[in-house]
Amino acid sequence: MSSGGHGSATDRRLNALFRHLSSSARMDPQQLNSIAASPTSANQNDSVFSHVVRAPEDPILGVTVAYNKDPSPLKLNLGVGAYRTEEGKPLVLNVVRKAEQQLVNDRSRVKEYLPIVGLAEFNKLSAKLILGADSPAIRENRVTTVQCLSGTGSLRVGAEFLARHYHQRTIYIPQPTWGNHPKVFTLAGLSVKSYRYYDPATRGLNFQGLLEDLGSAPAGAIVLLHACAHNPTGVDPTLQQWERIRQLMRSKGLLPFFDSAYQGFASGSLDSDAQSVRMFVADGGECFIAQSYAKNLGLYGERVGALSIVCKTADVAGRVESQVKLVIRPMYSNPPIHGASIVAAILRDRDLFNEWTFELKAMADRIISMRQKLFDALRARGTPGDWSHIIKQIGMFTFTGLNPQQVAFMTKDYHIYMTSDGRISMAGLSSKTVPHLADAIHAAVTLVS
Ligand code: PLA
Repeated sequence: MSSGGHGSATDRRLNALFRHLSSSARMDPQQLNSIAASPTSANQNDSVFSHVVRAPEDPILGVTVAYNKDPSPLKLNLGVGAYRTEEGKPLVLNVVRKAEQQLVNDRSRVKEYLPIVGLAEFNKLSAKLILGADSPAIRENRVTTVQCLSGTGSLRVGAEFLARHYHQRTIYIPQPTWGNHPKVFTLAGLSVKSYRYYDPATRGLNFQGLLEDLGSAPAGAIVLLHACAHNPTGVDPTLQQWERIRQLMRSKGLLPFFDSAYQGFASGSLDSDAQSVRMFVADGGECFIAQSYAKNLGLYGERVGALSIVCKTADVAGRVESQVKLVIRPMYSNPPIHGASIVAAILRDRDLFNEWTFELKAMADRIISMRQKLFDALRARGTPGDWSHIIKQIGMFTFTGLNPQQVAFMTKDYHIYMTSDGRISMAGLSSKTVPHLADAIHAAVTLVS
């Protein structure tokens, strides 16, 4: 705005508008419009935001933005981890449809605010799902569970609590990991370091490097662990390796923070995929768990998840929960009701729960069959390289080993969209699209180095 005192035309117009807004004086609408629309000093260059630079798209969600702009009928989105049917369509589980119908039919349901910690029944059932129905920690009342905005929200709330109340502000995350992890933890106020996890040479776990790095972490440091189906590598520790990790972490007092975004998606079994977490809870120690229902119930956009904090005693758990509420209240006040009600309806009902496990297993099996099909297709083409990691890796993604140039080539020439680290979402593939992907990979590895 002009600094030329009260004299300029702009100032007079703004003053008139201000007087109008701050008094009860009536101004006819035409007069008001002419004041608001008349040229002022606010041309584009003078925006108070003119210094704002355009941010790059998100490395994962930006792939979908680029995909949506591509008019080619051949285009294939293997970027974001979102399940698709054999027809390439998003899937709403039958059991979710049934639960939603129940909710709609129940006229006693209202849209009141939930408590800050969310739906109590959802929280109880979520803890049972990840820790096991017979978990002593639940029986002893030393787990606090709060409903959060899917996996991301659960990670963020847990991290903000730790930044405020835990003596060690450093969190170790695997190298590589889900691209959003470092941002979530840094913005929450933690300092992020990484530990070795993946060995590109073997395309497997760098177990020695992992033990060394966690072994030299400062006592009490927080360690992020993917409960199963590690993203992006698809490489999980064996149960024996988990046990070694547990012993090392407990001996050094490192605090486990589990990210469980794929329970049931790795093996097709909810219980098997929770074994790593249960191992750490069985020893009586403390830990954090962020759960997401995005993938295993296909509730992506409903944003349903939970943060559980396993404590040593019920008294501590109660006090911790009271402080978690102080994190949530000024952030989003309280969570949404619909998705959590769907989950509670399914988890509480034996028939719906059983139906869910079948549908979940079918999704996991379809992904596993895509691994075999892609592997066979590359073998049939004589594509150079050892592609056995495609069938060895676990969960939603294959970490192909393709480099960013090869990925760019596949996008440009074959309209195949994936993250530049060479990760492909196997859940986005179908029998129909495997040959196109195999052709693209074959061309990329033979033509682009
Ligand atoms: N943790 C891990 C390891 C994830 O892979 C994801 C999602 C989340 C948490 C968060 O999921 P939620 O908040 O939706 O529950 N990763 C996806 C999507 C599937 C994404 O990046 O947002 C991915 O494509 O990597």
